[in-house]
Amino acid sequence: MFQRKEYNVPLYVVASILFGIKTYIVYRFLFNIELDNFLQEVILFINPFVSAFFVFAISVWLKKQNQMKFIRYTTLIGSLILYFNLVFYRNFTDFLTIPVLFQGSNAADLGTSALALIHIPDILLFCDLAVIWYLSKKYDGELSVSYEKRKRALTLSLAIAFLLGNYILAEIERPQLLQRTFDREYLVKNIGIFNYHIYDIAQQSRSQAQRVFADGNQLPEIVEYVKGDTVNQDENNLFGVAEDKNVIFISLESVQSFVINNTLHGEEITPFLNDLIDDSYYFENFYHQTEQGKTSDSEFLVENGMYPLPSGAVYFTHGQNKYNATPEILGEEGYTSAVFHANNESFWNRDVMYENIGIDHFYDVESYQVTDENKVGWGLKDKDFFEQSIKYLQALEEPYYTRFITLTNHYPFDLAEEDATIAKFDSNSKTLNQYFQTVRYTDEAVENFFEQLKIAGEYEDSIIVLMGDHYGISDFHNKAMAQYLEKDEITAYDQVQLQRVPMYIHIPGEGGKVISNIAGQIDVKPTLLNLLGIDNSGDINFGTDLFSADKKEFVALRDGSFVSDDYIYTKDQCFDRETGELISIDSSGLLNNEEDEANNVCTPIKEKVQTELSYSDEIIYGDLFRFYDFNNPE
Ligand code: GP9
Ligand code: MN
Repeated sequence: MFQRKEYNVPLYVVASILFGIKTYIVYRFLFNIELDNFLQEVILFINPFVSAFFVFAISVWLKKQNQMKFIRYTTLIGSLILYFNLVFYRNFTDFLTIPVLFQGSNAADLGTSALALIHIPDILLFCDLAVIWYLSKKYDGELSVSYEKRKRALTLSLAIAFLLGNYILAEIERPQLLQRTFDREYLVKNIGIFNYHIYDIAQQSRSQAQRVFADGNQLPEIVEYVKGDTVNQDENNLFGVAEDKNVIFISLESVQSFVINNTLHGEEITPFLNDLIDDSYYFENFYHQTEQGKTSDSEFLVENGMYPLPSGAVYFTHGQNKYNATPEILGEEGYTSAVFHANNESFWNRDVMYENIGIDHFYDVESYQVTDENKVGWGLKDKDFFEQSIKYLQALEEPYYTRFITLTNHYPFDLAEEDATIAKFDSNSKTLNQYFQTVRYTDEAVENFFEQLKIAGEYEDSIIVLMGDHYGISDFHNKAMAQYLEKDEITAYDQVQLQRVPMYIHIPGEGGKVISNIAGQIDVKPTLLNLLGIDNSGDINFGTDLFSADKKEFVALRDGSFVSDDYIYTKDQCFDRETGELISIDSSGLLNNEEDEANNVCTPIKEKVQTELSYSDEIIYGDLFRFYDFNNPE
């Protein structure tokens, strides 16, 4: 016994190794983290051990009898954090953030899709926990340590030195990693998921503080920027064409542009939406600009002409801010506003946000008859949803401003056999294979809805806008996507192009046109207000009218990628928009010298994009509209 003890490796070291191995396996094989070079491989490998050692080494400062308990519970908490991230990642290809965590109610609503994200072999991910738990109980006397003060300090210094080493490597790989706004994958890749969470908590606390300390002083600069951008209404010949008309806005869940006018097994995927192009304004280069708030982010963009936040859903984090949203503006013009969506009213904090931005009626799941026969996946099937909505629409006082949010084409894209009218795709991605069927279903549901609107007499006096809310197929399925699109691979350029979503403005009796200008969800608000003939020159938004000749030179995606007439910039790479050819790589994330800067045609636009995104964020973080009077703009 005495002999054995001398050779014992302390549990905090064992735990660091076991937990480190587990974390590495998750990073390397279960998350889909892109590794471009050897240094990234190295960082990804050492980080799990460094972080685990740092935390477990704290135990040497505890009394002997508390060390085992500390290690046990730390492993448990660490394992759960890692696992929750994994489940979340499987759905969103993203990592948890603090605001998303506080949307816990959403997780409960995930229903079937949550179950689809939990796999039985996941249980193996808790093996280290079982071993550590067992050792800590069984050998607690032998595996704990009683270091003298110097050795404790040494252990701590070692842990800090490792951490610093990791950070320096990360800094070499990604200069100014923490100062600049990178996407979450970069952070996790370089500093690990646990340090990333600490970083996220710090960020969130900062944004809370921002509101408290904000005053109106930042506003004049932003107002000036926005005004510089406003398009002269006289240049727009569609101003007022839909005056006093109703608005029926259909948010097409997860519909991406790549299915439009495309085929599968020789069949059109979306026959109705394809035909609808002929008598609508159809924007073929229209991008979604959403982030973690998904549908709610797209709603936010449409209602406010501002960007959603880089992390979390602005509907949640800043649902109580002051806004000057479309329903409020239209409310003052005598419009009644309503949203139809057969989900819980609290999902995405909609109940709070809708009330705040002046939406008069919210027909949520309570307004619908949902039975075992008419539901699938997330709830009521789209066809039943539209059918049951008509009576409420007819009862609304005119003119109305309404939004219908579809749901069937939502991950995991489940559909009953009898509702499928196109065969599945055949690839390694069940998700993509099924996607075509649910997209087709939504296409048919919208077709039926148009019929019902006509029968109900709601069609003639309305304009109908259809828009995809965000992507449905994440980059996790790129291999299958490449197979479908008959490409060798999906490049970073393709990835941006896949963020296009369909956008239609259908004005009965007005004809239509395919418009190729680059555009985004941010542009919907000024476009709609102009069509309705409402003066919005006093508004603060970052969009420009889709029909204006004088458009902004870029469409900013929320991660700082952008599309301009000539270029597409993403992940530090600048591409030719037409050809997809790579023009320049800024691999350090920074430009090295002036010459590079001159050569990099994307840089000046990238800077404008950053400025615009941060102006939008500043307004939201500081709740700056508190200090602005929209009725008497400066
Ligand atoms: C939930 C629905 C779908 O109510 O809007 O949400 P999503 O996951 O697409 O944001
Ligand atoms: Mn959605």
